Parts: sequence; C-alpha cells; structure tokens
Amino acid sequence: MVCSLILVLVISVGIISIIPSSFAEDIPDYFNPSAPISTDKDVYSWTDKVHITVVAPSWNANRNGIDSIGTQERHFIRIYTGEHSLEPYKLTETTPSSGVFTGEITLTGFSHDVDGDGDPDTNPRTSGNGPTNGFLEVERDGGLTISFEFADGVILTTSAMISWNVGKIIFDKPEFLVGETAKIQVVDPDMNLNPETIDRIEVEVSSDSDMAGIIVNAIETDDDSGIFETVFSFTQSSVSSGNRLFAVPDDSVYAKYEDKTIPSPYAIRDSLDIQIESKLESEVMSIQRISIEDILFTDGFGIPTKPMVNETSQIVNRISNNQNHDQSFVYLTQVKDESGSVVSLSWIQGELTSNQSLQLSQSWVPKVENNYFIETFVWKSLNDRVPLSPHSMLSYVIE
Ligand SMILES: [Ca+2]
Ligand SMILES: [Ca+2]
Ligand SMILES: [Ca+2]
Ligand SMILES: [Ca+2]
Repeated sequence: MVCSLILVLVISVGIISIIPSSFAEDIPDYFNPSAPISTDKDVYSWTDKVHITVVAPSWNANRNGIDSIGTQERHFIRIYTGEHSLEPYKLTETTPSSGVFTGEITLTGFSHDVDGDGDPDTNPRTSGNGPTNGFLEVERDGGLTISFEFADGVILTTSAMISWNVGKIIFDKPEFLVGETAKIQVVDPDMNLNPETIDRIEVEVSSDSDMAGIIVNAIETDDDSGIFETVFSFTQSSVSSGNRLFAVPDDSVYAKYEDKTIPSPYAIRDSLDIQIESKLESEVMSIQRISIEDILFTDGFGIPTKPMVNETSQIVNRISNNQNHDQSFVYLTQVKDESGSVVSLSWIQGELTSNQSLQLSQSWVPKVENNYFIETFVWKSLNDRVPLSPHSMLSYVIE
C-alpha cells in the first residue's frame, strides 16, 4: 500500500515515466535527491565544451572507490541532438564517496567558413564514450539533450540550447594620446573554435588619415575564453605597417571585427561588421600646440609701419607648430573700434608641418580715427573652435 501511494505521488510531480521495478543496488530514493542532471551553461556556442554533472548518491555503490554511471546495460547516459548521438557515455564519480558524477564533451559544430577565405574552419565529428573524450556535431540553432536511465524505467533528461552570438568589440580607452598603445578586445565565444588551444581572429584598424588601415591578429586570452585581444601603436611619421597605424591627432580611430557567426534571425551565411570608434589626441594640450608672437604692422614690403586712415597696412603675426606632426588650423584676425563694433574680420585656413613657423598677414585699411583693438586667434577649424594658441591682442590709436 505504501509503495503504490509513493508511486502515484511521483507521477504527479512530473518525473518522466516510472515502471514499478526493483533495482539491483540500492533502491533509489525518488524524493531526495532525484538524480538531477546539470550542465555548466544553459546556452552553448557551437564549439563549446559542455561540463555535465549528475548527482546520484544511490549510484555510489562502492564507498571506497570511484564509481561510474552511464555505460551499464539498461542505465545508459545518452547525449544527443536531433541528428547526432553519443551513447552510452560514461561519467565518473568526483571522489570515492561523493555520489556526484561528472564528464565533459566538446561540441564540434558543423562545416562553416568563419573567416571568408572559402575553406571551412571546423572539424565536425561525433565520437567518444566518456568521461572526457566525447565530440558531438551540433547545428547553429539546435539543442542538446542528456538523458540517463537512472533506475529501470526512470529516465531523467536535461536540455541546453545551442546558439551563435553577436560579437562585441571595445577599446581600452575612449581616447588615446599619440605616444600610447591602444588595446582592442573582441568577445565572441563562437570563435573559440577549439577549447583546447588558443584561437585567433582578425581585426581591421583604421584612422581618418589612413582609411585602408591595417589588419591585426587578436589572440585568445586563454584556450577556452572566447575573448581575443590585440594591441597596436600610432605613427605620425611613417606609413602604417604591422601593428602600427598612421594617424594624426584629432583623427578618429576605428576597429572593426567582421562576425560571420551571427545568430538567428540572420542567415547562416550572413555577416555583421562590429565596429568601434575612438579618438587620437595630441600629448600637447590644445592651447599649447601652436605658439603665437606679438602683432606687428608692416607696409606691403614687410617694413614696419604705423597704420594711417585710408592707407593699407598689414597686420602680421608669426605662428609656430610645437608638435612633430602636421597641424591644420584656421587663423583669424579681428579689428574692433572703441565701441566694440567689429570693423574688420578675416581668416586664413592652412596646415603647419612638423615644427614649422609661418608668417601670416592680413591687410587692413582704417577708415576713421579711433582707438582700435586688434586680435588674432588660432583655432582647429571654423567648425571646431578649439584654440590651438593663446589669443594675441593689441590696442592701437589712430588720431
Ligand atoms: Ca564510490
Ligand atoms: Ca576559413
Ligand atoms: Ca580556443
Ligand atoms: Ca559570433
């Protein structure tokens, strides 16, 4: 009577199927614990390693020795997808009397070219009998099921999903100084093609000044991480090569990883450019990048002069690039009268080469006697009004 009552209760809490039967060793305690099967993840990538644990104290037959489960006739462990299967598969006890049994298999995906060179990069195969030598082919969006005939007629199962992942890419800093080294990290578990060895992927790196850029190899941080890293440096004096990118201050810097393993609803043949942007900054503070001298007045021949009403004179200034790379600029000259009204405004756009000095002049014809204020400014550009030098000012009275 007691036995049949227990049986009814078990069916009502949903263990898959029970046929009354006696078991050769201990009679399993259906209530505590019910031999749960667990995996180390709920979702795996196509070439992941799967760690399996079964808690089954009633299968600890020898309390002084390591027991195993999964290969005894009528108590097989089976690991399978819709297409492929490993059976029987052995799991072994973690310690002589733990009653906890573990093993692992390596997923081997399916035939696919992940880097666009036309050749498949995986080695799909299904083989092995446990506890650690199993390989199992899987599809992109499929699942994986592990079943264990725990006691006669009591089949326990657990399932995990298989999916590809959209890769992520990051720079280690939002902006870099010219002398610094930049680090890129790509996270894409799908490119951990072999969990026993270091894998690598390619990342394209470019700048506004070199849109073709360079291709760098990012190396997996350990055998089974799915995280890839690389470093590169900047050059302002030579063309890009190796892990050195030509870029000048104020350039945006780009890194791109083309992910050819992207999940549903994308098609298996689709790819996605995963791109990130950073900025290259000069080590010299903006306002110190260009030096400016005092304002002078000259005539048309460069001879110092005094501005007079209705005579053309030149407002002359010398600017110097304090950096050993090119610097584009806009140079503005503004004249105000005593009341603060702007009577003359002009600008010159240009580029200073490494450490170059340049004399710039703007003509000015004072129309009336007044007390004038002459100012010059050096900015990055008319749109990006970041000062590259202190501004220079002169007061001049014409009477
Ligand atoms: Ca044991
Ligand atoms: Ca390939
Ligand atoms: Ca690997
Ligand atoms: Ca991917």
